[in-house]
Amino acid sequence: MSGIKTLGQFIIEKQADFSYAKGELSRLLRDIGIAAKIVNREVNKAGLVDILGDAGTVNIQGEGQKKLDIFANTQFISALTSGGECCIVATEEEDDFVPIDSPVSKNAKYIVCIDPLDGSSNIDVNVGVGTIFSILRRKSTEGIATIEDVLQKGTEQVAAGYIIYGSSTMLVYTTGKGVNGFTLDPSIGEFCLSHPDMKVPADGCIYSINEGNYVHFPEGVKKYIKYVQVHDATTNRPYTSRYIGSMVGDIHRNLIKGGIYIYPTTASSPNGKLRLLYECNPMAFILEQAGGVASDGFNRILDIQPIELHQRSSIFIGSEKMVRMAEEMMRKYTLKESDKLTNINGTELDPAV
Ligand code: AHM
Ligand code: MG
Repeated sequence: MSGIKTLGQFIIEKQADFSYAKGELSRLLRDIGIAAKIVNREVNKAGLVDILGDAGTVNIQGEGQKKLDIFANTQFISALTSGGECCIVATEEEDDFVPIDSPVSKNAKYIVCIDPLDGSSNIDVNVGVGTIFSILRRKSTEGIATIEDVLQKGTEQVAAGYIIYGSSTMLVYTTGKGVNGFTLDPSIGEFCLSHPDMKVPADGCIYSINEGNYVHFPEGVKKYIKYVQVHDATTNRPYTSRYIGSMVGDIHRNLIKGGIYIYPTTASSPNGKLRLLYECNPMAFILEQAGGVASDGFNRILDIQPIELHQRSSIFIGSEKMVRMAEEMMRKYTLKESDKLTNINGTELDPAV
């Protein structure tokens, strides 16, 4: 075992870095790691058992739920309930936040926002999926925790991470002191440190966006796509297009190789598709900690004040130079919502007229 550092050993070693509640946050991360292993086991045998396919239900956002979505949701809630460190779980799969009411969680100080199985439309075709989590510290000091405790800016996160169930399974997380990645060794059933101190290259040549929505993109995104497709040897253009349709997979690849992932506003998703609390914020925290940038096209993702649980946001995330260039295009060619001119009926006016 010499040279191998397990997730458990690493968390204990790094405990001194946590600003408060050292043992509690360690236990919370450990609980998430355990649930991830159980979900991994089911994801890996998805083709073998009757667990593939739709569960026949829809979540609050009107999206069909897959059986594995529900399985993963149940596993994470159950691990966080029995762990005793979490007072609220806010999950993509539940309409409302889930208060944890168990004898062991009476004084729990943490809130976990989670997308238990992101990219789950990919499961049936054996393409990588992931889990994304964000950990917040409860603000209120007495009574039961409320929605106000959940609606905190991304800058308030004390930890965030993702698990990618891919060709191998990895857990990547940050507590605000850099980013570390652990690969699951199935032979010993442990996540082992494989990617210490991960850094995203400052520039890259991979862009990831669902170009099928091109006609509905804001003008700034259309201009950026044209920019990346132009031949220019000095900037390594044209860039390479890679889009899995699994945010965790696309961002994980870009984190390692350098790149940009964009999910902008579209006609069908006028506020963006991805959810702020459990998709954009944790990924933004991780990428910033790895030296990258995460923006909604104009502003830093982590500075957005959430006003509702399942709030959506557009996202431009990845290598610093690439995101800054995309932001420049957005500023130049797309008006911010607040700057749009409207007539008395709320109809948008052309500022040039
Ligand atoms: P989900 O949480 O319902 O799985 O949706 C999130 C996923 C992201 O992982 C992915 O990047 C995106 O939706 C893909 O959306 P689209 O199919 O519109 O390109
Ligand atoms: Mg999701």
